[in-house]
Amino acid sequence: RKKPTKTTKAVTPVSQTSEPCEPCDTLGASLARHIRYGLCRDEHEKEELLTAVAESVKEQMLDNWRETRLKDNQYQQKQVAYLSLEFLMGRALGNALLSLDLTDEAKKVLTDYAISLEELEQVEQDAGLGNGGLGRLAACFLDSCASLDLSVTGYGIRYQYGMFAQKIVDGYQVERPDRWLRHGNPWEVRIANRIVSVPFFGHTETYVDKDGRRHHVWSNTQNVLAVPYDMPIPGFKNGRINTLRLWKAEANDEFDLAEFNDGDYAEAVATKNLAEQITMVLYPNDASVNGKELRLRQQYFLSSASLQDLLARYVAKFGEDFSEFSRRNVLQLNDTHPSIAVPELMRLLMDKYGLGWDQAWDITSQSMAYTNHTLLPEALERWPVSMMKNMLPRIVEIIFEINARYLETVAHHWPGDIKKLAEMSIIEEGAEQQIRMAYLAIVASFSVNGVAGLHTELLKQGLFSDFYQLWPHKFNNKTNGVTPRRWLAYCNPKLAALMTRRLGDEWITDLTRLAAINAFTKDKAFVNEWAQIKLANKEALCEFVKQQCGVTFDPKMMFDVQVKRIHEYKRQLLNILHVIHLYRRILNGDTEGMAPRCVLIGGKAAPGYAMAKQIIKLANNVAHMVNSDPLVTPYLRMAFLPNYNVSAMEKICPGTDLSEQISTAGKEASGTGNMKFMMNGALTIGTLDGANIEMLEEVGKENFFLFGLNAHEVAQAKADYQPQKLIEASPALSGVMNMLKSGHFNLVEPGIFDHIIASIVDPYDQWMTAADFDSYRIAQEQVSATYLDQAKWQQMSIRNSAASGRFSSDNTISGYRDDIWMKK
Ligand code: GPQ
Repeated sequence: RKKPTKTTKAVTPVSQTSEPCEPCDTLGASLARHIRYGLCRDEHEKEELLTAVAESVKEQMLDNWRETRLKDNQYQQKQVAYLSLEFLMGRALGNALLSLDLTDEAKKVLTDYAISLEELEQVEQDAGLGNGGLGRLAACFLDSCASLDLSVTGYGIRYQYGMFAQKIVDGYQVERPDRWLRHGNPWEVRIANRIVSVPFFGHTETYVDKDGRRHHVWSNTQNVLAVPYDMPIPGFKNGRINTLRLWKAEANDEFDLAEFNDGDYAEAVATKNLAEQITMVLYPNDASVNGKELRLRQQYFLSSASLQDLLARYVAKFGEDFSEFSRRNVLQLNDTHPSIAVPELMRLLMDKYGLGWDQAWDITSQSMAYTNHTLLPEALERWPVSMMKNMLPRIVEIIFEINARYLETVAHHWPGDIKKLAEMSIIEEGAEQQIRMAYLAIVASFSVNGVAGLHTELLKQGLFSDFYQLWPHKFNNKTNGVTPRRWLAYCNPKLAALMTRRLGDEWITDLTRLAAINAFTKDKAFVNEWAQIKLANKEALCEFVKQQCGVTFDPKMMFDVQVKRIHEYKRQLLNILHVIHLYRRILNGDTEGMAPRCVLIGGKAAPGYAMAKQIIKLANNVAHMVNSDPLVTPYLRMAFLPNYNVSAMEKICPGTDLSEQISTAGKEASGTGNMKFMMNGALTIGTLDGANIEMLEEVGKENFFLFGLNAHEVAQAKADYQPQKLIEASPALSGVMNMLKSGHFNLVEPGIFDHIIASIVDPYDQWMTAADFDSYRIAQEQVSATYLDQAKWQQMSIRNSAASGRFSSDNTISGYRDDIWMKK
């Protein structure tokens, strides 16, 4: 048997024994030093200057980072671990300067270096360690936690390659690797003394000791080192610096001892790759699973490393008495992706620290909280038992034991109901046994939450209704939010300055204060300035669109925007059909009451999602036809924005007039882009789905363009859905369909849109595009009419921003804190 990998012993921190040091440099002095002594170059690319600036800004955080760490090691407040396979952080520089109140100083310092802060910020690579909403939510949450002075550590994976870069070639999506670490990552700190070792493969044995106690050993494992890289998460002007701890996989020295023994040194070293593959790349699937073994490895790697880290920290303070553990710690599982942490915590407590099952289970089930982010069946994770048995044999034993014990509870609650047992079992029987990760998470968690009111209701009444009957007290709602620091104060400095001038700056940490601008809807100077700011932001967005898409937008026209992952349920197709409808109207000379508009669509398709890729191609082809007809462009222009990401949204949302939130009702768990647009004064056209419902509640239906079936009606309509009839009954939709079918948008590539066309007329079309078309078209006519009445539009815009206070992630996190983390 191999010796267990040696991990680190606690040592007295050098810093605690040494004399306090001199006060740190100012930002300017620090930057000069980094440029001179850190870069070791005489000529600097922008990237290198950025590195030096980031290092200097990081340096400004180090004392507070250390203070925060030392304080939190005292466990004065409950420690929260936010476990997530995704953290979509975007750029860090501008945000850090804002939080540290160093923006003005940085601008001044940079005057010595012949580059503006704005220009330098654009050089930073996005940390794209996430797919979309779920990953960005985790990033907004970290910002709010730090700003609310909560001790929350984000645990994730340091992917070498983040979300792929999207190119558009001949209208098609092409994926390019995201080499975000090419120039290094100045924000991170490698923490070599907190390396842990994560076991894989091998086999299990049990033996009974002389006292009759059963022991489990998982032996002959292949161990992979998990190396933590910490990123600072500054709270907003409050001195707290939390940590995002990202794990990198590295081979341990004994990784392939056999080959060393065979004398094949080079081969043995080459097998390092097998271990290091674990954290090589982010899986680019949004709200869908692909079931690859490597993904399960990532999940276990993250879960095990993070738990070992938490336990080591706990033991350092309290010793191996775990009776305090669940009072001192809570783990928030960001979807089921890290739900394998449940059996892993059981394993560590039992096999490593010698606890019995019951005590380990009490601790585990009082520490875990699970957030669900979707109802879509294709996103519900199930892992084949066979795959898991091979990779994680001990974990499978524990899952089966959890299941056996839990099914007794089910049997007790539904006596004699065999069917219930099968339906609710964590193990799904079938041609291949599978582990239902959501059930595992629910069984082991004291809290299960959805991410918007409707979504949580649908979880309780639908997907998880059996569990809701069994454990109603576990279920709660936490409507999503977004951080007002990045999504208003930072990305829209002009609007932020106006708010601050009129309201003071408390809105930045208490967004409900924005409600006070409702008092200014009749204040001419305010309204005027409001409109001027939007115009300036549209001009900036114009430039961005020109540079990214080569399309000329006109800031006088309405900017109608839909940016998000490409997914059938999000119905980018409905948006495109509407563009075709407008295009036809213009060609027919029917422009009465039509507000000139520029339609922008952006988003990535999962590389294996054929329909989503066709939708991208259609958007590009329609845009091409629209933009190349000079009779059309005074009324309508369209662009598909390549490589939509966090930093693109920072330019897009301040310059948007109309936000498209048009998912099939019941399918979008919450949405968060909707909130960013609202905060920045966009009006929303949307369905009664996800958080749209709560946005409408806040702003009032007179300030929202509502259309379409509601979730209940969608479910009802399913039974007898006849899209062909709907098309025949709608002259507008027939016209659009005929134009599509005529090949007008694919003259040189016949047939490429046949699948899309077929999906619209399919009676089994889950997304019911045809059902909502006319309602959408009519709502868009309302949008047009309103836009033409600019006084009205600006008032509605102000009211939207004013009503967005509830959608600050500070509000959401206060809810997590009060109802979940600090409960009891
Ligand atoms: N979401 Cl399950 C993702 O972005 N990725 C996923 O894999 C899953 C959900 C989204 C969801 O679609 C949005 O409605 C939410 O607003 C978002 O998570 C955050 O909760």
